[in-house]
Amino acid sequence: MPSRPSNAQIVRLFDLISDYLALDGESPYPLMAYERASRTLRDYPVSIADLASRGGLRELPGIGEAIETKVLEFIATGEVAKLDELRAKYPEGLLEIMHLPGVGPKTARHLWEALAITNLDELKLACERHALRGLPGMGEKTETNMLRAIATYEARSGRSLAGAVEPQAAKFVEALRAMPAVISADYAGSLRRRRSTIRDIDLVVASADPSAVMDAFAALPELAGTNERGDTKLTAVTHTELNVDLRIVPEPSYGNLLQHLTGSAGHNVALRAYAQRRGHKICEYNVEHVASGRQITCATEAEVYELVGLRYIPPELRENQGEIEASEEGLLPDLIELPDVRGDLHVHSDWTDGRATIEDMALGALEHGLEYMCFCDHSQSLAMARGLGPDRLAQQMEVIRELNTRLPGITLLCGIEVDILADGRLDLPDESLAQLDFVTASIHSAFSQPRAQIMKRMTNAMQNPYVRSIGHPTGRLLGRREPYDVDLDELARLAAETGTFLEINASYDRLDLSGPAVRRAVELGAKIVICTDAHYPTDFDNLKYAIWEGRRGWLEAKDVVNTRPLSEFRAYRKA
Ligand code: DGT
Ligand code: CA
Ligand code: ZN
Repeated sequence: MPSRPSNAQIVRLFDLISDYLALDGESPYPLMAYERASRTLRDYPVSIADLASRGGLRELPGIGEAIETKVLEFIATGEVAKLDELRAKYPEGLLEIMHLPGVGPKTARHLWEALAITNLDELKLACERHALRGLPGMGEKTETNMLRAIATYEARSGRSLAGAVEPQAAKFVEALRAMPAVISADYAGSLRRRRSTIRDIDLVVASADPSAVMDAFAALPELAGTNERGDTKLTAVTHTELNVDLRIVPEPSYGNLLQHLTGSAGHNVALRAYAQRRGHKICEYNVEHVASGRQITCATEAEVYELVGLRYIPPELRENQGEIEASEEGLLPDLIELPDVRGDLHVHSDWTDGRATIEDMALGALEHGLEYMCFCDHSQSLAMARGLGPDRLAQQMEVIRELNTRLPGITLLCGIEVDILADGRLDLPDESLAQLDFVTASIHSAFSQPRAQIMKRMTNAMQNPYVRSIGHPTGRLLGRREPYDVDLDELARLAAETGTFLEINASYDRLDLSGPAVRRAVELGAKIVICTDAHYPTDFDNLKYAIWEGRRGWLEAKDVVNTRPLSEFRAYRKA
């Protein structure tokens, strides 16, 4: 009997099957079933193998008999026949190739059939030897782009997306707080600073009985095993193959340790230097008054800052980017918070690549307390997403307007996420755009154009009188795709000049604009919209990730247009 597979291994199994099926040219429906299953399983925090062995797998949403059988087969034999069958058909290296930005299953298969390329190394060599330019539809530029994509892929750092990890970290904190021996517990590190990617989960606990806490923690079902254990420190690994560090201190020093482990390292160094100039020494256990030698412990983090004469600095600002000076001078921003957001202006539906009906998406927004929302589905050039042309757009508008009359509690607006085409034209005529309440313009193609051309496209879009915002302005996909070559300062200046808003896209693999870019854009006078780009009704939960990213960018509610009530929001005009 093979050893019990981890959740990460099971999720990987279904990701592999759906990838192979895509390579095999399978129709989208079975693919979507695997995608849904993988989404459910990815979020499941305790052992999937245990649940499956108890026969409970099908209680999970999106898990049917076909998926359950495969999980059980995998547990029993360590293999799945369906996957073995597909593996025998295609070299595994094609999967990496097909995941390169701009490649996809068709091209990967074509490269294999035409040039016998089976993995990234061979593709790299073929590009360097200019073997691709002989193929139809490929040229010198294809080779350059692929080499760049391979370099990005190879530079991937083994960091996880914060949005994928945070729910699990929050559960750990909850479990710790419920333990009798625990007085306080929080997560610290990059996650608490709301970085978009994180390396591990850092947990901090106040307790008089570290040993009892470690015993209880190590027994949590979310943990696959523990690695090291000291007197006050434990490292463990989750079923999702994430490292967890647990540190325990006596209650009086809790604030000191939380502050220390929240970081960033750069912030801590600057803080210590600042404190030293004022006669204090900060370490992870206390703050020492150097002249008297008196060591003062801090039960709360705020006391650490207070003791050295600073106003409390929110974790999101602790990146050594001027926050200590701002705190000293009383110039810290009044950071935006989740309840400040009243509307969402970038929502998809199953009219294009969204996964739920207009009504279900609207209900999702309503449940999340939004006062207004705007459907911005894709436009026609995105054929893969079944983008809307003028006729279907007009039909969709009727459906939305009709639903709006019978759905109290939320106002539904009609919009479009119109493509900015490679030559800078918009994908729909002005007559169509003029009918809408709101237009977001986005780049979804020709990512590798030089800066001047990218900026020409952006300029054209922003100068259009109907375009109200730019969606995911840099196009980055965290860990997967570099931003296209956009001049952020120029973009922000144009945004300010034309009265076009810049989006913070809340998909946790985008978070685009990034915090630092938001800070710069606002400095240059741009206004921000915070949008989910929801494709599922549950995606409205993602709003918080955009809020976190905005807070990392020192963002205040006054600079975000969808914090305004609908009437005020409507009153914004283009310049
Ligand atoms: P990560 O894990 O790469 O996503 O980023 P962090 O910031 O969570 O880094 P991590 O887990 O290595 O350490 C957590 C915090 O602990 C870090 O932000 C600052 C503090 N810390 C850890 N080691 C050092 C160190 O050697 N020097 C200083 N100044 N601070 C440290
Ligand atoms: Ca960390
Ligand atoms: Zn988009």
